[in-house]
Amino acid sequence: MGTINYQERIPNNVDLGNDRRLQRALEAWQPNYIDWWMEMGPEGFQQDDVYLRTAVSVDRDGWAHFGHVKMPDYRWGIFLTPSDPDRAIHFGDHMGEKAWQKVPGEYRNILRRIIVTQGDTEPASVEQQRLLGQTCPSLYDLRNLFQVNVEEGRHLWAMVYLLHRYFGRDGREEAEALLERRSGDVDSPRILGAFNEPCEHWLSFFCFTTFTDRDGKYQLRALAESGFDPLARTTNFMLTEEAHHMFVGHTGVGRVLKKSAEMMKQGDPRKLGAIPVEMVQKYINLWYSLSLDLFGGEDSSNAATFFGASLKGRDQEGKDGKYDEHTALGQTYDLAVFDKDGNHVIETLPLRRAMNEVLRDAYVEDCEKVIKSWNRILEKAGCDLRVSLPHRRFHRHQGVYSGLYFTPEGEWLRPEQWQARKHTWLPTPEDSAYVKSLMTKAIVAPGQFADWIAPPPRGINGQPIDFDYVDFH
Ligand code: BYC
Ligand code: FE
Ligand code: FE
Repeated sequence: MGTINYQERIPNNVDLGNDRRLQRALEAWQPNYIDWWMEMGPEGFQQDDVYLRTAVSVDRDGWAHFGHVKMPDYRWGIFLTPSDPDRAIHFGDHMGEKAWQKVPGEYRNILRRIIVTQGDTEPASVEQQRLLGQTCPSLYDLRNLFQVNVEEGRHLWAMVYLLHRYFGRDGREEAEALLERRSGDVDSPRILGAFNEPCEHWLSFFCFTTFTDRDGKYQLRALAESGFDPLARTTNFMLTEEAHHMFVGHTGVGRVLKKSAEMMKQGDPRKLGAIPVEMVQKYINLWYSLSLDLFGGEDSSNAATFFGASLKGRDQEGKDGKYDEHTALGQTYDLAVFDKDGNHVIETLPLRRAMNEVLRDAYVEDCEKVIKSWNRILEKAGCDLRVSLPHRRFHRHQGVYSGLYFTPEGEWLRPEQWQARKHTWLPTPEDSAYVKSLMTKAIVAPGQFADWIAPPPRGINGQPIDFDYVDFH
């Protein structure tokens, strides 16, 4: 089960060869996917050999193989973690029932919607990042960008497999539509807010992979609990790949901060071509708040339905000792709610309706650890400045805080106060222009790094830092 069949046109461990109809349908989708990749994937590097990892097994150890490949030849495939024939549903209204191997008719529409929403983010991120290669700070970083991109492409395959296999004709139509929407397009945008925001430079890319890919981690973890077994198994394996995306972001911002701290000792980091810590903070504020919105509203009937239907659990719902009970009935969640004059009251929500906020809590806690590690870098470099997460009420566009204004500390503001101060908290056009002015060309000599970022302590997969991570043709 662990081994993946690479003999077939679509590598898989789901015995695709024994389901000719499905195989043909996916083989018909495949060229459309490649067309999308050539049009919307990394621009200018499709003929180059990139040192990429490819999944060769779904076992915990040794699941990946590394080697130079051209991105269009990457073996995108369908990989699910092994099935447990005895698996039972462990939360929601269907607790105790056998996990579903088919879509329960009553949940067909909402389940399809969850899968489509998940699937939509994957190609969206590739679209957002498609020009970044042209301004890469090093070959090492270029390779990491492409690794993230091909794996987001594979995550799209993961969702398209579920749509084709379990949702018949409407699934096939949704799979086509996933290749038709475009990030940021006015007529046909991607579904969720953050995935239509421009990601114009590498500081945004590192913040995106830290904060937005980390939303992915928590959404995938919630779906990995699902009573719909194929969804649980496919998201489980996606999480294995996801860890590297967050590593790229986390270490990327960390290396920027390290360089900024070193430069500050010599003078004004701006004069020395580095990014001031205060400017990094603004991008943290931006991408963290955009990513908080991805969890949806604090009070959500959709979230209550998803949990009640046993389709989407809490973070690590099945882990021993994590939750006292798993129906989430007869329990509440307290939420601070503001009116337009800044008065606030505590609203007590039924716990099921607060499931988006419960998942957001787990996410916030994880992000706090990331911030701590960045501050350790600043401290070690002898810099007195620190970075922080803004309050979860800051700069929100979904949920009970949208349409209201708060400081990064969470204090309520009148709209005119916000207007007067927002440029101190969020990147201005001048900030963006400055960051972009540091990144005007690709640095591609092995072992060389742009001035605004420190080299990593080690290379990928045991390779040296000056390894030929990308071979140009
Ligand atoms: N932008 O009840 P509400 C990843 C909509 S990232 C725009 O508050 P719900 C990745 C919502 O759809 C993980 N619209 O929210 C990362 C609803 O619309 P309708 C992606 C939004 O439904 C980096 C309305 O507002 N996976 O993998 O409970 C690189 C009211 O909704 C937004 C998933 O998201 C928004 N931010 O929760 C690559 C998992 N937020 O019904 C990949 C699947 C809400 O009025 N998705 N709305 O038309 C879900 O579970 C849920 O759809 C959400 C929203 C958690 C996103
Ligand atoms: Fe992904
Ligand atoms: Fe990712």
